[in-house]
Amino acid sequence: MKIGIICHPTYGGSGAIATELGKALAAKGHTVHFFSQSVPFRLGTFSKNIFYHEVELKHYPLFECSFYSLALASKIAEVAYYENLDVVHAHYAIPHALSAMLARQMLDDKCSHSKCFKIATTLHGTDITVVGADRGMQDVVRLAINKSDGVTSVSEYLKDETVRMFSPKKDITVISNFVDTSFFFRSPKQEIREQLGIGDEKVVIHISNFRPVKCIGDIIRIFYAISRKINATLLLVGDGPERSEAEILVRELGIADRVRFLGKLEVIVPLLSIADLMLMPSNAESFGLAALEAMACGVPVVATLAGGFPEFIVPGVHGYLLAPGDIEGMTEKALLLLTDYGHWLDCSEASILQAKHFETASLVEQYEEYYTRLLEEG
Ligand code: GMT
Repeated sequence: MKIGIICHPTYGGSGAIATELGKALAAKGHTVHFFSQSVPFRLGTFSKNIFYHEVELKHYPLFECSFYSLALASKIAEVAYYENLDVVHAHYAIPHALSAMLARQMLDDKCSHSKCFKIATTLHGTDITVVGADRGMQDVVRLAINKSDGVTSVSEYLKDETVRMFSPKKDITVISNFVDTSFFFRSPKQEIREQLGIGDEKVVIHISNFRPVKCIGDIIRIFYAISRKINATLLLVGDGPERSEAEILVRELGIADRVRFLGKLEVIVPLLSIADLMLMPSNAESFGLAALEAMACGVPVVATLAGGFPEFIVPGVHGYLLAPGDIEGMTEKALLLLTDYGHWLDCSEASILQAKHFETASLVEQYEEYYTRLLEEG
């Protein structure tokens, strides 16, 4: 198939999944064309069957802002026409699905209907739970959902939320997030500990884009409570709007020497490999890809009983799930895992096995079948 993939290039789960999907499809012989504002953060080097089309923003003196959605639509139309794309897969409802829709309308006069591409849209989370929850944006999100030929969501939770909020006209198919366990596996290296100045203390990790939904303040308070009981280091990977507040809190609590802000790192397996615990106290999370990737590397997770976490984290088996905001509860479970090595080992091994149920190969197959179904629908 010839597949177009539209994604956000920024540090975040939807861009990661879109890019990993595109790379896996290309490895299976499909031709994949990525559309984004800049090179998606996990794309890395280019390979056979992968093409990247940068959407360039044009600045005209009359307009105060640039029209990304229109520039994207024009780019999709151009590539779809010359490359005969079969499917355009929008990751994140708006503006991506709408730009794909517009591109198809642009092509209406140019090519026969049978030559026009199908639009598959994958809902990732904040497109529904944050943007979609904004009443001023609801109609445009509904349009993006209803005008796509097919819609998938990354968890049952997100499907239910979408149905509750938008009563979509078509069925939503759940195709969950995935992880490549031949790449994400535990391989601890002493030199990584040394480079980070970590001795034999426990390592707690969090990876995200530091948005309010991630509750970075809760992570720091949980870690503060942990560090009063045991010797530990907190690795914070990523960056975003909550970073400054987080740094201030760390200094106020007097734990700056135990917390490392590592910024937006692309190579995370070496860090996950030395981690003993992943903290994800988000107050909403449609899936939580970073938690699944941690589990693949044998890192148990303490997260919230919210969103998609219960779909892959079984409390007491792969970590623990507590109510959002329950700092005391999360601290207690974190300490349990960090101090009881036998229990930690059981959870670590079970997490590795659990991640294998979300193996890239089988989920990518589900996407291929999904595209085929859309194309067969005519
Ligand atoms: O919030 C993020 O971390 C980024 C966001 C995105 O837009 O990329 O992630 C969403 O999509 C991921 C991939 O499907 C999911 O694993 C995340 O749970 C989801 N984030 C939220 O729902 C807050």
